[in-house]
Amino acid sequence: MRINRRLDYPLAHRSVKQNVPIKEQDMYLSQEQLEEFNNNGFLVIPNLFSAEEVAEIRSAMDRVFDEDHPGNIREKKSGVVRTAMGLHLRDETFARLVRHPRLVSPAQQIAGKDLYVQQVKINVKAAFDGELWQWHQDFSTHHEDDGCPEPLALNLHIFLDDVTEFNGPLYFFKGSQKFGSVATRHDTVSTSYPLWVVEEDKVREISKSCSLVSATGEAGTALIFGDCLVHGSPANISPSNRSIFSLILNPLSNAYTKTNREDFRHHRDLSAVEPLADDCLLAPTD
Ligand SMILES: O=C(O)CCC(=O)C(=O)O
Repeated sequence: MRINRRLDYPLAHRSVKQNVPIKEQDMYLSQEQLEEFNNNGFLVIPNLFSAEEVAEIRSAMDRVFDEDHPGNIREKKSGVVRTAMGLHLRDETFARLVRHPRLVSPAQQIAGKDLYVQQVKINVKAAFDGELWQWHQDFSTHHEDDGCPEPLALNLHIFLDDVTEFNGPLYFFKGSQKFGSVATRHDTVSTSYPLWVVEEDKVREISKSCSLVSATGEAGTALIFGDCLVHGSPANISPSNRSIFSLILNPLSNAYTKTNREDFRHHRDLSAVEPLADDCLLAPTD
């Protein structure tokens, strides 16, 4: 296990970039939503994707889960798929989804125009067998493993199942991004996914000023959260699956400087992502 040093980013929580030329028609988030994101460190957008769009994504999910691929990472105990990664390079539906304007345009509003696709995955958390995600900040991995200088990446989720309080939702410490980057420990044993985790003493301290919330909602709900938000999720002992699509977009100016991890964990392609048309999932023209 490795221990990282505490990085000193007292004001490292995401703030909305000023002076980014964004066209009127690309303004997906209202000022209120942007303020909510800045204050809480996350934003929930109910019903961002329709039932038909979710069904299309779920069919693609079934195709990639069936593959024998190194990007399909299995649960330690049961061997069922926990996370399937590198999805936009494995299936055309995901190649379009990572350029979907309902994901890319809000991300550009928050983090600036020139973003690259850093990571594309589905965390499935299968009924009965889905194991926990320990308390962490995404930035620890992005910095320690990939050498991203600053906590500027955004994690954009789409619920592919109804996510309830019972089937392993994400838990957020609301506003915890204001602590900046905190000391973490590299945990390679608790689950099949090595993770830089926040120690219990720090979690206890954060809990004194930040309340816990669970991110729940119907399939099609979207979530956006920043790199320093402290989050985790419990095991799914319920009889219902919980699948969530996750796209991480990062500014080109904050790109990786290390290539220790496989490409499917942090993609090397530094092309700026360009949004497609809004109906790109159901009526693709390319
Ligand atoms: O899928 C989960 O429950 C946790 C995922 C997560 O922590 C992440 O995407 O950073």
